[in-house]
Amino acid sequence: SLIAAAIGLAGLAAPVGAGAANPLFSDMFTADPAALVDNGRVYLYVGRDEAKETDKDYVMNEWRVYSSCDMKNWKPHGVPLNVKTFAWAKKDAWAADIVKRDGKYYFYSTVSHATIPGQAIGVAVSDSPTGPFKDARGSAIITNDMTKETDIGWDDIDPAVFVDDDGQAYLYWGNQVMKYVKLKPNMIEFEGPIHTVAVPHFTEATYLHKHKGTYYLSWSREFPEETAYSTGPSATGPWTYRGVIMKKNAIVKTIHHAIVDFNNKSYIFYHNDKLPTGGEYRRSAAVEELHYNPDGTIKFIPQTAE
Ligand code: FUB
Repeated sequence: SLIAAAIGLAGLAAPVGAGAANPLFSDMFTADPAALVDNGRVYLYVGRDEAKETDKDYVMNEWRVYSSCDMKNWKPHGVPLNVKTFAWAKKDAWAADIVKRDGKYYFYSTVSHATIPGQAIGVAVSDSPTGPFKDARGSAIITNDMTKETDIGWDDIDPAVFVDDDGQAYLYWGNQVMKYVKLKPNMIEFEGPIHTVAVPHFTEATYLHKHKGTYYLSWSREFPEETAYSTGPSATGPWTYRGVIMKKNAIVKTIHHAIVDFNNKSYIFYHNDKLPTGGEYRRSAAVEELHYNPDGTIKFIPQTAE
């Protein structure tokens, strides 16, 4: 369409997203934001939604990374990795998360496994936040075992990685059932068993962050999705449910978020339908400032157009 052509042309103009209006990027459809603060910049990783308007499913083959030093001007850094980075994967560059440890950047991401049914989680590593990333294991770190009759193909998706102040790393993930496992310092192997976490109305998109000594576990609840959270005294709880911080979008049923502190402010990244011709499989990343109350709870966050 003409509008799609206009979006394509807009992609030639730089800088992308100058002025920080939502949606953040107008040169392509972007979803499932993952954020990293490193050396004075925010890096934002998104899956590229390539579905046509008539498509009835996600078409996602690569991740993109952008960075900013002011949350207004975003610099595109291209494709840090794609589905082919994982030789054992076949498609679905779905939601991801990233962490820095010992000077290396570890990117955990959902993909469809080529030989095991359903989605799996891979881990890629790079010396730079903008890549290139390579497969850190040569195999999936999490696969869908499909052992139970209730197993769906997409119950092992949406990784969230967190390294605590004591150096212990945790990987959270799941759809319908939230799970977590401790990771060894090498970041590519389990340290101990897989645990499940009971949170109300869990759908997917787990996120874990720490702010002023409190641990915040957040997730997408119900479907269409809204963002909810609990707080706790450690990375493994016990969790106290605190409520919904962002309401569902009228068009797009998913909302996948990431939360960071940057330059003395806090932000939540998410996605919605706001780029022209956008929709369920043509999403666009957005950001809002996030405010904590004096008691550590998070104020409700309206979605804004700018
Ligand atoms: O983008 C594909 C999937 O949709 C993600 O993995 C989920 O979080 C949802 O946003």
